[in-house]
Amino acid sequence: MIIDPVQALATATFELAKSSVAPIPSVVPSLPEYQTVTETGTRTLWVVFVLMTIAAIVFSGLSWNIPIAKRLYHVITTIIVVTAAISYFAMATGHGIAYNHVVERESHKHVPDTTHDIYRQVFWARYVDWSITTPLLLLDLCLLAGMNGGNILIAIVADLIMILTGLFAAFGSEGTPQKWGWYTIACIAYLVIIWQLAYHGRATAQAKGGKVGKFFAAIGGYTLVLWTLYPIIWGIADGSRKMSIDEEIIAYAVLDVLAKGVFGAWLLFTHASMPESNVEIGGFWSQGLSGEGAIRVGDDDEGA
Ligand code: RET
Repeated sequence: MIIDPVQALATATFELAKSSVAPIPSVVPSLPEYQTVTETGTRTLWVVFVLMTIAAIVFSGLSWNIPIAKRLYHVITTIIVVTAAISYFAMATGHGIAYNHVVERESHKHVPDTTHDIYRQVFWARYVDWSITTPLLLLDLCLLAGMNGGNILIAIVADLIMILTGLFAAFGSEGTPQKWGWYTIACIAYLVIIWQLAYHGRATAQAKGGKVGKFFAAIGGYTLVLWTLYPIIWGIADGSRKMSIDEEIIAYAVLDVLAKGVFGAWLLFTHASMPESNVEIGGFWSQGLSGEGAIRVGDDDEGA
């Protein structure tokens, strides 16, 4: 038999390679992943901008025929929807958004850990909106309940702490206690708010009379359910990135319309037909320090 030396060498090399080299595991480097808004998300942001603008026009229009002394809820609630409209305009046009860079570590059986870079958009305009609107929403509820100034202050400061630490959590890094540490602090602040309203608020609302007590329990309960959904959405979206940016936008859009628009309409219409809900904290809110509002006597024939 004639042996082809080239063929023999190739076969020998192959056999050697087979016996001495274990299969080489392949490590495919992963490309960075960008989690961003798409057309659907942007359209949703525009829709909410329009809804909040309509609510602002309706709420300020409703105050037109209301005596100055009874307009405080209208003023607060209109500021809430105006702020939301501005924040939605910002987000719809691409402002108030930044990327948070997280590095996910992936472990493998035979090779060292690899890392995966994720850049996810954080809509920080939301937190600016919330830091203005949630204290005002709480103020609406605290005034309705007739809570004292000290308890109102605690609720509002706890609320600001909740929103700002929530913002830190959104930009926090994983793999250290930073992100979930901030989240925990925000949740504790949220519990302080619930305590102030569900305990002190409910007691003073009940003391104000049956109608206010019942209304406060209803609108307070509604608020509690909606507000509790925010940290849950946050945990699924920004927290563990199981939700896309568009889904996150849609979820917050629904909540925002319910927590600001529907809440505001419910409060203002009920207030109009419930004199017991009037705010009686001195003449300042109706007449100002100089008593300038008192000139408009005909404005308020009930003298409330
Ligand atoms: C964050 C994340 C950190 C933990 C907690 C949160 C709570 C947010 C809430 C937001 C409410 C917003 C409202 C907006 C109105 O339109 C910051 C999401 C507890 C309760 C009512």
